[in-house]
Amino acid sequence: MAYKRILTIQDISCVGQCSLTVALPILSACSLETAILPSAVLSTHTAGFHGFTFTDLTEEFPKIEEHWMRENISFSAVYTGYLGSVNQISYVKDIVKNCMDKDGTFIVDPAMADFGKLYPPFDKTYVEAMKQLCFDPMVKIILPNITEAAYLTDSEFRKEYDEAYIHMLLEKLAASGAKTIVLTGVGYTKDTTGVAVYENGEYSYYKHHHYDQGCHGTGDVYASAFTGAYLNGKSACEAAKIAADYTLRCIEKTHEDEKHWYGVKFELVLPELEKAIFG
Ligand code: PXL
Repeated sequence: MAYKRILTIQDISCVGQCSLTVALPILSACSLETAILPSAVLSTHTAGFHGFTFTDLTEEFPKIEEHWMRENISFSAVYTGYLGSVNQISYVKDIVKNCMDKDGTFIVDPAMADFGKLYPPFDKTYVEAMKQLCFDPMVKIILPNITEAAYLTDSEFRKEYDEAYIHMLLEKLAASGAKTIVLTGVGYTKDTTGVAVYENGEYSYYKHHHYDQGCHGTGDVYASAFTGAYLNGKSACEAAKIAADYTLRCIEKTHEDEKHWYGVKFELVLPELEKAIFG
């Protein structure tokens, strides 16, 4: 496999095992040179800590892009997660246009919502901007959870659903312009969850065990592991399965410690992810 340089754009939550503090080590473990563009700096993530600080770095984006262009810096792939502002979304498109190789892979995790609700700082305007990003022709893969898919398609969010609901979400996303869709957190029975992959009109589903007690940050672990596996030549379906198995192992490790509520102990099972990708 050729050595690849990926750019990942998401926030730095200094404490909390999410976004860049998860993506960087996971992508490095997947043998990818990883460049970062922090969208914002927060003292912690926003889900459960109180009084966190938030410094938006949107104004840095055009300056950083200009410097990279002057230095002829380019990337084989770009993977975005939690972004800091609406304006940042249009800068992201510019950066991909100017700094990603023409045959590069652009992966978007529209990290903005879960459990039927938007994360605290986001609103309808942000959702509209995220639609513009997800449905941009430059994007190869999107990785929404069900809440995000509902927001992206103006559909009702359902806690209880059947296959017809999931197919409706996937088809609406595809009709809006999404190419490959990896829909996470799809479970049809109480004890199972899984991931639905929709590509070229074909639907596949990987089912695995569901733990009642979820962990914060699993979406970022999943998207990073998926990206690492995919950029190492796995198909979307294979990468979806590898990332699901790895995320499940991270959750199991985290559950061993009842006090660890704010993130997942993804570090402890990184060798298992490497083995799944490289053998
Ligand atoms: O894991 C998604 C995420 C990333 N970054 C920040 C967050 C969250 C989810 O709450 O608050 C700052």
